[in-house]
Amino acid sequence: MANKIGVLVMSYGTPESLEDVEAYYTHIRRGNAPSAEQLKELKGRYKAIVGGVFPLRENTDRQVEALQAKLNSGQIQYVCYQGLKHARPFIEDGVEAMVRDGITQAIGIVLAPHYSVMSVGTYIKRAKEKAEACGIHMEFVENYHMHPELIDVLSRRVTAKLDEFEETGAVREDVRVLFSAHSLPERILAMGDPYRDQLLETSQAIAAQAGVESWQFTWQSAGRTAEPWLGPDILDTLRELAESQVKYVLSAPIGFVSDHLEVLYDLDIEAQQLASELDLRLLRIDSLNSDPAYMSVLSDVVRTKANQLK
Ligand code: FEC
Repeated sequence: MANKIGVLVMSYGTPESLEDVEAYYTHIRRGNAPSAEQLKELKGRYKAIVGGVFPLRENTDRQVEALQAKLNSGQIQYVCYQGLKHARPFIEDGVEAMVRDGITQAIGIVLAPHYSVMSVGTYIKRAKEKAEACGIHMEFVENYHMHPELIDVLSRRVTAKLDEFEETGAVREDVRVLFSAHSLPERILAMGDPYRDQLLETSQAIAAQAGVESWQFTWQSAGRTAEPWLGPDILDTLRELAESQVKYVLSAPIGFVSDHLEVLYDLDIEAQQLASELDLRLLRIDSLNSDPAYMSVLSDVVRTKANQLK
């Protein structure tokens, strides 16, 4: 193993400004520009979120910085590089930066714990192609959805919010815990993709550790395309829960690790608004962001992968 290992830390990416949203959206749509109406709608969602217009950029910066510090508490020198899927620095830019620094061996990891060929798989494909073209030997962490420290920190997040429900008069057992993740086109199931099963495994493990019996899994943030996406969507699930007399709901978006649009808008604004119309009390677990426990999970899986480098 080389004594300096590059780590390509990959994340979704977010625009840098409202003017940048069109180029970002076009990139997500594989080069097809959105209509004026679609663009206005997406800009509207960014304008509505709290905590800054594009919090994902700062959150990713902090995560990469914290991971770098955590990794370098050992003997091997690790150098972290950012590689974003839909914004600068792109995945390919991150690999080029490694080349400039003389890196010959590297690990690639995505800031998303569950594997789908349509999510993590596409990050890995791009990084692998670029690394091969540049002569870098890169190995990849494909998932870490059952890492004990991840299950532990998420269980603690769930327990903390159940305590909050209790403090305000709810009976703990009456709270329905709703685990969720980004939906994907339904066709992934026919492809034998592990995404859904991995998400259910994580949900089950957290529920068991937190002693939660009343839970279910639901999807969120489905794309605006014509083909069917995995459901039920969280908004429909909330309507069903209200109909079956559930009053308290705890949202646990376990497929995401940062505060960003899909959490701050889709859950904190859109789902919250519906919950209040349905007279449901909805709380959400705090995102991991750069929590030291999450950094510990990432550094552990990166080090384990690095040990496999020759
Ligand atoms: O805060 C931000 O600026 C970025 C928030 C953001 C995250 C995110 C994560 C995932 N996505 C995944 C799949 C898809 C597929 C399509 C798609 C479309 C969008 C659009 C926006 C967007 N996504 Fe995203 N996603 C985020 C934002 N996503 C904006 C475009 C408008 C819309 O549909 O809402 C459909 C692409 C297509 O048209 O073909 C598929 C998956 C994740 C979670 C894993 C990961 O982080 O990579 C899967 C954060």
